[in-house]
Amino acid sequence: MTQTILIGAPVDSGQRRPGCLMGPAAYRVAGLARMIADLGHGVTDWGDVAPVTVAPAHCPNPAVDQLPETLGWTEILREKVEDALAQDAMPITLGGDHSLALGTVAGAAAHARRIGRPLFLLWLDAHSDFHTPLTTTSGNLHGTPVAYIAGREGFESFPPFPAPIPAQRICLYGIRSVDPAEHAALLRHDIAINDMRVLDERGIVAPLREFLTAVREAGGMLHVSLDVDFLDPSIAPAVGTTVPGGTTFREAHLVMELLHESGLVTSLDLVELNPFLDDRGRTAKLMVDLVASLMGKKVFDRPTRSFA
Ligand code: B3U
Ligand code: MN
Ligand code: MN
Repeated sequence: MTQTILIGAPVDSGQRRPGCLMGPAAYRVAGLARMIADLGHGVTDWGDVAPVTVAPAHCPNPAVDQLPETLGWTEILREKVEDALAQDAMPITLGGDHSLALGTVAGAAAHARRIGRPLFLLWLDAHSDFHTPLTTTSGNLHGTPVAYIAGREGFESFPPFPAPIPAQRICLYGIRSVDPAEHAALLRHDIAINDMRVLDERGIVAPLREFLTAVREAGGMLHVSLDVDFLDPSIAPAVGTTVPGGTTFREAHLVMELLHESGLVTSLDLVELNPFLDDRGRTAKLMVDLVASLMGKKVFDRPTRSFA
């Protein structure tokens, strides 16, 4: 039994297509809290948080969009996630676009540093989100969190990341859209890049098990950041940046089941759901079903099959 805390994060400042701010409401309508409770876990909903107001900020790249808003979200979400972890609960942040991970992972990193455990990051996404505010050409800050978390330069307008996660503890999973500047930077970092080429050849189980084994052996905490576009757009249309060739329904559930069996997940983001683009709530419902698998819902409850 896990104590979970839901943190509503109606963040819309990391990209320019309005709608992600309705994400937390859609998860609630789709029954996220009830599902978690029905699986026997504790669940407390902290409601939606609001961004703090920050001093005017400057970035030398004129393309960068809504920097002060994103800085305000970063600050409050870092605080909320750190508070939830300090209560021995698992924060589940309901987004909101992916820029919210600038704050949520900072909160997890601050907590991990305080208790002296290494933090690992699993990034389930079509994109690598490895731009810095200086390299992004779209100016959309939802394309930057992994670079911030990994301690790249170029985030001078942001608070220093509490304890940057070493590249060897970061796993990108499901990616199939990488911009040239991100590509060049990723070549200089030792981040595990499980793009669709790798997953097609090796299957989705082996690379994930390898990563989970590394987390377990290090006694690590594990933050999982799930972008709706990790899924194929045919099953998850409610996202602004669809990229064909994503994970299938069955692959995505298997990933979640393996994460559950590992017992390692300590915090979770659900990001990029844009309910305005949904088809009768099917993407929101699918995301809730995936969280159910992550929280222990099984088709058939065998006597424990141990994670190896
Ligand atoms: N890499 C592109 C596209 C993108 C990143 N993340 C999303 N889209 N969702 C960019 O704008 O940085
Ligand atoms: Mn993303
Ligand atoms: Mn994405």
